[in-house]
Amino acid sequence: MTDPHSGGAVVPPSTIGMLGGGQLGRYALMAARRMGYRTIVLDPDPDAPAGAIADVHLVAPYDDANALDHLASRCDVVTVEFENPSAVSLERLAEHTAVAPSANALAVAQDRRLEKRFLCEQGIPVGPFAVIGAASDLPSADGAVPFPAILKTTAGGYDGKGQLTVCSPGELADAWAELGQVSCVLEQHLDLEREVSVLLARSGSGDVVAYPVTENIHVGGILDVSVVPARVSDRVVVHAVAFATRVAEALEYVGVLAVELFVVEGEVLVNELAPRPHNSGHWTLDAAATDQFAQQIRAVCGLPLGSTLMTAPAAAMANLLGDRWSNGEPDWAAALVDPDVRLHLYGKSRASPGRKMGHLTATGPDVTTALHVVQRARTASETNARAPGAQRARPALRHVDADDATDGVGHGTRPHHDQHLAHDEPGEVAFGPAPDRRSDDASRHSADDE
Ligand code: AIR
Repeated sequence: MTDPHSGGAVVPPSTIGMLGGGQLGRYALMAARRMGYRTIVLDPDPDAPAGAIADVHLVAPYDDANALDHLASRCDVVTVEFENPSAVSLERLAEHTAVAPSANALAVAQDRRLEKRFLCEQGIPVGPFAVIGAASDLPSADGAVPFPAILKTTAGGYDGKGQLTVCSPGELADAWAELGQVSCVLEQHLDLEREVSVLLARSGSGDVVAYPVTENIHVGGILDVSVVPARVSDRVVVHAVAFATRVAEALEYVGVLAVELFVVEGEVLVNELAPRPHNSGHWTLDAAATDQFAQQIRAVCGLPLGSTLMTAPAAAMANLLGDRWSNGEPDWAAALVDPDVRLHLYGKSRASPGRKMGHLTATGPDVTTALHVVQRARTASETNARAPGAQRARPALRHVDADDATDGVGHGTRPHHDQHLAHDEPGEVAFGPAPDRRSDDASRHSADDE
């Protein structure tokens, strides 16, 4: 095995493993395949978007020991596309293969308490907060953090889930009870001038490249649109990139890292970390010399990092959430009338409210134009939506039946794919009983979903 993090690069046609098979994994594996790598994805959902791209899809929970060992034995490097897999799973993989980002980086990013502690230790500014681990912490928390405040579970929340706004000590106690009295962080509700993110990549040899800072606009706690370059001062850009770089260096991070930041009264505060490509970096697919997914592959494989320069003066990205499917399939032809607009759909078989189904991007001479064009395209897709049921999100083309399931390593449903990773057609290998779709969704939904 070549260890890309101690000098030698993992070069095509080596095999790259991916924990998680959502849209982020799908794009990363597309980038890997374009470069000539073989790919294996581990995701419990037989319909996972990346399953249609990978050479092999291991259908098993992220902590399934047999599946992890199988992945480790077949892959030259393994990476992740969301922060949910446990650090224990990554450590198990790391005993036998290269893993990036590290279990430690993941552990910090998946726990708000550890994340805040880490940021404070690094001297990186964060908003006022308090940790609530027990009922006895409530009085000191409401003394330390002015109301209104937001109570967030330390693990597992995303897109506004696991979060409640509180305006008084009484509401705080009620909210904590409502969240199940689990470990939480109380954050002051700040008056934000802007929300921005820094997307960077760091290689094992310590090189860091950052993309232009992106500005993000959320609706209902979910990213709605991103524009780049962010409409902020040079000073904000310098601080934001410096903080993100410090985070990457302190974590000895390898891969693409997204750092979400708040701009408050001209000052930059770090909000949270995402140890992976990020929703706010989707514009790079259409407007950067190296997109964030190709960059992730280069970084985790120990290849030289690619250029982060923009290929257009400005770009905008608008998310397409499942709500837009409530009247049937949106009208994509209408969305694409402007030749500067591009459509990305993730191949999810089920649309539900708030679920990220795809996005549109537009490039333009400036941010205002690009934003206007992408929003107009999204609106056009919705006003011309087809009649309900006319053409819904495509059902999955392949599935794993309970009968197909086996109990061991590599004895799955389509052993020909499992045995021969060079196949062009994606394969699917089940580990253990066919997964319960509801619990898969629940586990996937504990990602910080951007
Ligand atoms: N994701 C993970 N963290 C944040 C985001 N956006 C992506 C990953 C993950 C997918 O969202 O690609 O696998 C989960 O999407 P869903 O719709 O199944 O919840």
